[in-house]
Amino acid sequence: MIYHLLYPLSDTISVFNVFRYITFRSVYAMVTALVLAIIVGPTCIEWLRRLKVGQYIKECGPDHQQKSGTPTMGGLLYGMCLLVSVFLWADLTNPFIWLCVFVFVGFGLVGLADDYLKVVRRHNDGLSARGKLLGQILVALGAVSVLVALPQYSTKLMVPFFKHLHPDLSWFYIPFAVFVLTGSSNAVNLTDGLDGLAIGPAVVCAACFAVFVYVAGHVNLANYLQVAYIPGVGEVAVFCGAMVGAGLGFLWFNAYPAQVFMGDVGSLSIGGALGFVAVLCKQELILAVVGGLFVVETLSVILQVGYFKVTGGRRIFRMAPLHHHFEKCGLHESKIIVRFWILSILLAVLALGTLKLR
Ligand code: 57M
Repeated sequence: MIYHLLYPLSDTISVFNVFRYITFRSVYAMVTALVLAIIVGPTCIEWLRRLKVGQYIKECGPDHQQKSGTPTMGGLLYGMCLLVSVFLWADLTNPFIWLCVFVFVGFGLVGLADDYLKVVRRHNDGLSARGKLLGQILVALGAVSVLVALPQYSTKLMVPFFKHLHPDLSWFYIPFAVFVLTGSSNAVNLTDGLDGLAIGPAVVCAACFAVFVYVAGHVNLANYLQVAYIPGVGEVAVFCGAMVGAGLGFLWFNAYPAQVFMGDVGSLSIGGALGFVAVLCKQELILAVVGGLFVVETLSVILQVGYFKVTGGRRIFRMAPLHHHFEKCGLHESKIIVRFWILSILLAVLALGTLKLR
């Protein structure tokens, strides 16, 4: 709203001209979400505690019993700070912003239903895996179908390093993009198993994609770096800035030892939004690099479950996802978390480097 209220006054108050700049509004979207989360966080956590939405800890896992009762569904705090900041700083006439909000809220509602059944109704397993996946696919299908209908969007698949290799997937782009969104959402969900383990890399990914969408929406930069130019997509950098701020604000309370967990309402919405932003700037394959930790965590589960079934009970890892394997190897939780963050930053730097390698 700030953009719509103050920028029109720039003719009379010239300093308000600054509100036209995406970079300025992205930075202040981050600051707004971060400060809001730090201010509102304690009240939100206390509210969740009063609602008795404490985490149930499965006995079969690593020794997390001391975490039992930690309030979960902290993704509500993240989402509130993100959405308030986006509504304050983004250009609300931009269709890409509304599609990002739709994906974030849609995936968040699927996660909220799962959390509600698991934590509030004490229905241990929450939504069935099939029900959760169906909800994610429906939300993704709705967003991607609208996206490909937009005249300024292309269904070409951009391949990093190969500037002339961009096959047009046409209608096949829809199932491909749905796969990206649901895969990203579930990968973040699986990774969210230690304090700050998912939100740290999610902040790094959001910051990295703020650069990618800004470049994709800037005709001169897009042409110079030979990436797809999508008019208007640069505004999504404001959404990414809010994701960074809300993520850092949530990490303020989710850092080890966590005062709150994000719940599926957080992990599914954050993962879905990251996948959608990657689709918007046509960096779907780069998402696998920037979000490499999420990919590795998911692959560890696929390999573990597959090997377990094929060998009749043998395991590759002591426990999957991978972070539990390191726990079983005796690494302290905080060491695993910080090393994941370091690797996440390295992957983001490598991904940004592909912008110059064409
Ligand atoms: C998401 N949820 C955490 C918290 C968070 C197929 C199988 C791989 C599924 C997987 C699974 O259950 N995944 C669900 C992971 C859970 O965190 C809650 O879930 C939300 C995210 N969706 O926000 O509300 C636990 O993680 C810990 N935690 C923290 N700090 C945080 O900031 O310490 C979470 C956030 C929390 C808390 O203890 O209770 C989770 O781990 O379940 N299953 C698993 O990941 C299990 N692995 C497993 O069974 N491996 C098997 C096979 C199936 C691959 C094997 O290796 O043989 C592990 N998870 C648990 N116990 N809880 C191990 C067993």
